[in-house]
Amino acid sequence: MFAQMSFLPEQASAVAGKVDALFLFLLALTGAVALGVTVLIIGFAIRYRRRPGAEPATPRIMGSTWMEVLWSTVPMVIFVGIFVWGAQIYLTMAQPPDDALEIYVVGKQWMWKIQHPQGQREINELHVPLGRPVKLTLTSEDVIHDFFVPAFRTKIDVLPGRYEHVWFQPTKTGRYRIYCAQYCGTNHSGMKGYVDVMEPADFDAWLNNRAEGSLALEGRKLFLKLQCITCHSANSRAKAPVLENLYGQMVSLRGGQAVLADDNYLRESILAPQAKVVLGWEPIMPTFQGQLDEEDLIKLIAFIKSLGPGQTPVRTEDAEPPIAPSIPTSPLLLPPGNALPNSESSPTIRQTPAVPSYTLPRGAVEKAGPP
Ligand SMILES: [Cu+2]
Repeated sequence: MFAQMSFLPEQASAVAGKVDALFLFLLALTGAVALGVTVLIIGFAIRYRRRPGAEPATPRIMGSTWMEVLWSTVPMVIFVGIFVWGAQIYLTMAQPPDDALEIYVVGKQWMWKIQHPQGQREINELHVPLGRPVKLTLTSEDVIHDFFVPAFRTKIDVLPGRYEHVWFQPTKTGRYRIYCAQYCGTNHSGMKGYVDVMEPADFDAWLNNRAEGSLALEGRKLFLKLQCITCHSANSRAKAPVLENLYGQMVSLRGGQAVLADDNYLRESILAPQAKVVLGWEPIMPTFQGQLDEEDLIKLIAFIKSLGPGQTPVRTEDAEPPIAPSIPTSPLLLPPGNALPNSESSPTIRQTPAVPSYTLPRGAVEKAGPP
């Protein structure tokens, strides 16, 4: 009800309802006291006002034990009750469950940098799964910030030189605002972002697609190590189909058939490349049967699944091109002069336009910089 009235932000974490209940209780209690005092002041002012003529005699009252006991014990019980109530909520919020997902947050003028344990990095975005406790470990690179997610009723000062912890358990999918709630300089008001609460399966997919050290990245390393990139490059040297955006598409085969590029197709094409040859290409791929175990295959398939437009690594003479800096701000562009000659390609092989860029797997390049 209150969310609809915008009196309080949406409740999207397990603790939000408890915090709101305490807050509303305090509001009602203090409101009732303030109202009672106001009514009595006005009532007494009218009742005991100075009237023309007869001045009523004022009785001398010397105290009342039962009233004193009453106004001492009743507020004491109420205030101790509030203390116990609040302390319970505080202790809950101060003690992350052991099974909490641990995510690292670094505040910096004027952005939030997020790091997931599997290596995923984000700026001003925090992806978390629905229903799972999430423990944040926070620190600052410069001044004091404050990580505030109103919808979670989660707010913690983020200090340079030390780690702070806060945890929450999202109860609703959606995007919820992150604010910096500690004035931290010129663009303090622009230091904000979103928590994206995803269904657990979506979150797992998100993790796998974006991680360093994820299945997809492990697959990428294999892809380079096994020299797949020699033929499956995205430039004019390509001797095999480009694999970008392949997963889930229909692929036309020699002989007029078509096949859906799913996990099984990719697996078969790695282990038995001659089984289904793509229309327009020569059956020149060697088998990798015996060279890869199932885990390797899963990694390679995860990498191919994650491969979006322009994300094929650029081939170098080394197996592994240099990994971009830990927090890249722009894709590393290959100068046009690096376009490789086309001498090895046979005329029957389909040519693909050169893609003059080298990028990490989808999502590894962070989106935002400082405002
Ligand atoms: Cu700040």
